[in-house]
Amino acid sequence: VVGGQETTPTQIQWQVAIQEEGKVNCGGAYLGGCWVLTAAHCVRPKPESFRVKFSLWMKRSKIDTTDIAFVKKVHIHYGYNAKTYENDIALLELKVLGGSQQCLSENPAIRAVCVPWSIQQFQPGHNCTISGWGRDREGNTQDKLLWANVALIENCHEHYPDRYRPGMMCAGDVEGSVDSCQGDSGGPLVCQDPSGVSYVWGVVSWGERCGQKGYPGVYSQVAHYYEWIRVTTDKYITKYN
Ligand code: 4AZ
Repeated sequence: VVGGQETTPTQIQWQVAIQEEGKVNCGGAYLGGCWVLTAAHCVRPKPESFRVKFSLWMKRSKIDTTDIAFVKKVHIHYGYNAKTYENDIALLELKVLGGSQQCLSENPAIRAVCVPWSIQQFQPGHNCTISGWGRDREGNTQDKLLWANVALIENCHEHYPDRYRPGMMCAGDVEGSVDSCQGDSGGPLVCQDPSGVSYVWGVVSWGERCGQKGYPGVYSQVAHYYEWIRVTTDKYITKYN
């Protein structure tokens, strides 16, 4: 995160870290049950390559209170295009823990985030929160989870006339001083409605470098994929929204 601040240990309770070969390269968002939302470009169809770390705060902390989940199946959106980053969205279906019907042990530090069902739920100008262990302005990845507020931006296609596609959404600040960056990919952009309910409105996807004026961060617009999420999770999410 460029222009971010350090989080407190349980601030972003739906934030997960996607680990591949022992390294955290991406973030994700916990949707509840056995479901994690991330970017398609963060994963491959090989579930055994990935671990999902819950309630991780400091990557290198000696006291490890994180919960690790295994992946049963990687569901990459059928329209994902690795060249254009169209439909850069994926669901990780976690393995059920032995002897239970759950994929996670009880942990008060973990909370699910809601899935938005309509692209009308939040309007341009709304301030939302991004979080991740990705690069800062100096290009350093972070040990502690960072967060920042960014505004939803109208007319994403005006910033990226050649690369904008339906299902993409822009967020950032006018100065370009706050942005997601490499390593934050797959992580959530979360907006709160007036009653305090948190929705994962975006998934960190791409952008022209980070924190450049006129080049906001580009996110997969989760509401655009509501039907796919609902069907893929076998309607799981509707029970919670
Ligand atoms: C990346 O390389 C990346 N400023 C992610 C987000 C942004 C740029 C690049 C948005 O994964």
